[in-house]
Amino acid sequence: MPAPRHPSAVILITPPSIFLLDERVFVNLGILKIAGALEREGIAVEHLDLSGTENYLEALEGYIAAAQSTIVGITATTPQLPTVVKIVDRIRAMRPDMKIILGGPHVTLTSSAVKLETRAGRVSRAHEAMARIHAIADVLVSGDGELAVFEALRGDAPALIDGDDAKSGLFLTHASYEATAPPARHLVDMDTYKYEIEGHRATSLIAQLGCPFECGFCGGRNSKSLRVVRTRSTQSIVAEVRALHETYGHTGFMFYDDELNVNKNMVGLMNALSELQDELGTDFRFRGFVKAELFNQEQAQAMYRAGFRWLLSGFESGSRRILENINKKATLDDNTRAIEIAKTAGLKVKALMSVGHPAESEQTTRETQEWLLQVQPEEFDCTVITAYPGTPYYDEALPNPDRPGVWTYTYAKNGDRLHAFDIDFLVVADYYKGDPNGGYRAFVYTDHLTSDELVERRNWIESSVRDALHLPYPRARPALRYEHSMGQGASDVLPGFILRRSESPHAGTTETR
Ligand code: B12
Repeated sequence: MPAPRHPSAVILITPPSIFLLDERVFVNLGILKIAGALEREGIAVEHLDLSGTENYLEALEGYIAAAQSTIVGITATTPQLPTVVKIVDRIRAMRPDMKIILGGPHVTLTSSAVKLETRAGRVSRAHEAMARIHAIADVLVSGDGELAVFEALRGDAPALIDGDDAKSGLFLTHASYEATAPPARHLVDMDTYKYEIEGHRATSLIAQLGCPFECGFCGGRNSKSLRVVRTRSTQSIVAEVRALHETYGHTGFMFYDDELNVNKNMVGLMNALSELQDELGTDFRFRGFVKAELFNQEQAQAMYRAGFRWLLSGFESGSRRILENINKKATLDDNTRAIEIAKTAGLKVKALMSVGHPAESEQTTRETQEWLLQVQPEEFDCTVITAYPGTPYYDEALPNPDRPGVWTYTYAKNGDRLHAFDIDFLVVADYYKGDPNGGYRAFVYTDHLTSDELVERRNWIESSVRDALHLPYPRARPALRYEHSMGQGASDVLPGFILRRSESPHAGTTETR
């Protein structure tokens, strides 16, 4: 009998993100898309959801020793890597027979950085960063994973499967994106994820992939899967909202599209969401991101009618020079105007701000604070920039001739500079927003502010604006704990908030689009 092409079962792992204020707010849609794709092909999935689990290694040990499948897929953003290393080490020590596949944003972004270096005829730090992740996994998957995962499962899979390459046949088009299975949310304990929009129990979804803009700090500007917009039909998006409401009872929905108003048919989508609520006889509340310079009154009114009460936008800075240096495209006036349009339509705004851009100074951070006080958003956050592989700040930086271990990005149009320490992402969890009590750390500095000063300026913006606008400080939720009494290490008795398995391999296809 010929050997089956694919295994009958796969283990998928969502690692913790220990640095976050609260890890169980939104489910990880990426790994659940992979689970949905596998289930649709009849492959059973066991999903180990370690997010927010304090003693995740104990839970992992209890499970992995007796696991039946020998194939493990793990997802990772850059700051999750130190935890992923611990997970992989534990699996390797206990089960050397297991094949480990690593996918997600860090692989995608590092792989895109390698391509740029190669094109520039260099073999440098992106190649080194890539070699480090090759060393921890048997197969790496870059970019869209829904088709690529099947290549990774093959016994003869190469060390890198490139779903970010438009010519590979693994990169999703509009049509193939529409045809993919929805996230297999039945493989997480949805009740342990807590989020509310205006008192409505809420969850997240993604309606379109990709952002075409080129902000210097943002990951994926050189990666097809994060850059090229792929849309699906209004009907498919509305069907996902309906299924979430009917299956889990949610009436609140957070759209995690990079910016909703890049879609030319956004007003049509808003109208369809209004019609769905008329049909169901219920009121929904939504929240999502918009790009300021594209935002207009028609969009704002349609969003309000559909049930949006909150918008988020990455305004980043109150300094005209910094907005230019980010290559933000939106001007300060565009940003101010977007807030005015939103407020007139009855929409509240969460302003997403950041410090640590090329030429950031005490003066530019003061301009950011003053702008916030002037436009008075209903909520905001302020982060310190991270220079991850796959961001222009990383990809276009050159070694600093005066300081070994430091890389310098220069904004070509005016020579303004940003310096970043080169760090081993497998060891250091570098993030830009975490538990404020854990303290912010900066691995960047400018010609005017040291890393410590950038953190101080961030803290000053946060506290002075919160105090002046009477905005509450964010609070953490305690982590979950896996107790041994929940299961003496046997794989079938891990608690449901950690382990969920496919009921039947086709279970994922019922939540149709
Ligand atoms: C939603 C979101 C969040 C949510 C996450 C909720 C959650 N539980 O996951 C919140 C707000 C909490 C968040 C936090 C952070 N985020 Co965020 N986030 C996003 C956002 C907007 C959408 C993610 C998403 O759902 N995408 C859709 C799914 C389908 O795509 P995906 O997850 O990439 O998965 C696909 C592939 O990567 C691949 N894949 C993924 N996993 C695996 C595993 C295997 C085995 C295989 C084969 C394939 C595979 O297949 C999937 C399907 O195609 C993205 C930007 C974007 N548009 O993608 C940023 C993004 C992922 N975030 C980013 C960052 C920087 C962060 C933070 C570090 C910010 C911070 N606080 O400092 C944290 C890290 C949190 C963490 N978990 O580690 C960066 C990632 C940078 C990086 N180098 O890792 C992104 C890309 C934004 C950007 N352009 O800079 N984020």
